[in-house]
Amino acid sequence: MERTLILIKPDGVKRKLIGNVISRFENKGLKLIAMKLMTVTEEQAKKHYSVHSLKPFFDGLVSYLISGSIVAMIFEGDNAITSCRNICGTTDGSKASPGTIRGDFSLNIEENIVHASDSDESFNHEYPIFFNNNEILNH
Ligand code: 3AN
Repeated sequence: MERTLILIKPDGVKRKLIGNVISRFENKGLKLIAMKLMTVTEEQAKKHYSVHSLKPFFDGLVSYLISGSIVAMIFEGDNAITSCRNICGTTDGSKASPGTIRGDFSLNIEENIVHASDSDESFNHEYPIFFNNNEILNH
């Protein structure tokens, strides 16, 4: 059983898309095992995006993630990482397919509503930034 970290980023929260986004993962059959409405510190955001630290868009990425509240979640299910990334759609909302979260709600690459882990390795790097192990439910 695979796990993945999903973030509803500040634009998703501001646009009141929390329920809509969660429904899509639940409808697919994924199980929500941790969830938090929170703000992110600069340190947490830099750690989360550390793989992009040398990219020209790194500073913008960090300031965007700390610009408002987010929802952090862990979903569990068969092939959860691939399933969730398919539900999110490709990175650039203007190119993402209709029916995906980004395809339906985003028109650009910076503000694209959601983050989803892209590998097991990424999940293991990302989830401890947002959750303690005792906040992940075995239900
Ligand atoms: P994804 O979120 O689809 O896994 P990544 O990991 O390539 O995409 O990029 C992480 C985040 O960085 C994206 N969600 C997006 O917000 C931002 N990003 C990626 N590429 C660019 C770019 N060329 N210009 C601005 N922001 C970008």
